[in-house]
Amino acid sequence: MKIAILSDFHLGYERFREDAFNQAKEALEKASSIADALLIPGDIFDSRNPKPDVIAEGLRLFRDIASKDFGARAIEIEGRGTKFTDKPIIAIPGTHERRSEGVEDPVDLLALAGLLINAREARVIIEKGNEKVAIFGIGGISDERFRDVVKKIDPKPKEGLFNIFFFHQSVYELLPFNENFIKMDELPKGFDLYIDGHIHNRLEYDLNGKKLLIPGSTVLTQLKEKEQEQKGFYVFDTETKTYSYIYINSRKFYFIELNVENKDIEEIFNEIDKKINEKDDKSKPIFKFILKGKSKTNLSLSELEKRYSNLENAIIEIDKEGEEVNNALSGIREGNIEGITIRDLQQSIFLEYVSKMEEFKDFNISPIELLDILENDKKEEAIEELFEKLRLN
Ligand SMILES: [Mn+2]
Repeated sequence: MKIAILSDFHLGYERFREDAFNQAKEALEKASSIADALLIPGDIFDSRNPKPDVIAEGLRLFRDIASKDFGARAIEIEGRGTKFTDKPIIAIPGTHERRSEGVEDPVDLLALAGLLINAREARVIIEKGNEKVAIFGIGGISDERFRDVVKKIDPKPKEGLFNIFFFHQSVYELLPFNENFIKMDELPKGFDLYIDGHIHNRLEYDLNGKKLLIPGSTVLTQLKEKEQEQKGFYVFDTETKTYSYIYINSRKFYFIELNVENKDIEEIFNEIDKKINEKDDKSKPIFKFILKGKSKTNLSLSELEKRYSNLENAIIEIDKEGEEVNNALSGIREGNIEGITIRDLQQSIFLEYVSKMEEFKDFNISPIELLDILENDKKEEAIEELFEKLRLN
């Protein structure tokens, strides 16, 4: 069976909204013409509360895809998922889509419309001829909690089938700066293939002879050096255990470091112009320039960016090297810092604060549980739930 693995479409991502839609569409169309089944490990949408026009984009995309003929069909689901179709289009919500327990997230909407299967905490069996594949999913949650959820759900492979585990988290070995990230050896054992979303550049990792594949996002969001590679998706063949990466026509991205030591503003303009014109690309690539060294004239980034804000053949972003505040700010603008989403950061700060609170010591509830409850968009519901919980405990 051929299984396409595509991830992190970020529909509704404001900065490159058309790219998000068009590139997801191309990936989905190509994948459905090649593969027997589709696997989407999270962040179909950029937000957990997308506006109706963004939800419409999702519905439109998946209505087209779900109307195609697939080699495989989904025959069974066990666990906490939503299945109203037998089309083998299987997704989990990512960290961008996550809402509190029991509240529908945007992936649920697509699942309720019968356009895909939400395998949030579930195992889905798909079948093609005599072959069956079991796919176990856990949706994206805070990294602090993922470890516990894995332990609690304890995903197990199903004997005799090809077993896939898919999730949406940071993994410590790939991003070794936060101990909360799950370690490779804490992932459930015994699966034939591991799939992760969340990380926006493509990655492959050997896990005791099995593969962990991360297809990367289909749209540029973070503008990091590693994101220069053309976007695409994996196709894994469960019979031959081989896989390939299929590229899509994603917007090109160039990450360029410029030495501006002792240069005046005109020289810098000339160098930037030269780099842009070297490419002379009608498809309007994105350039991110990192200026290194101390220039002769004092450079204002906003002035520089203004000069390049309306080019016809390029989208320009300029940063100075070592300007941490600046980088942090552009990180915040992109919804992440060093690959950690703002949401995860908020959570870490909240958890640290709450666990130090004197009053909290009398509560019989873990900080993460408290956070989950408070995340409910409806204030009254959250307070009611909290009282209920405290009473029961
Ligand atoms: Mn993402």
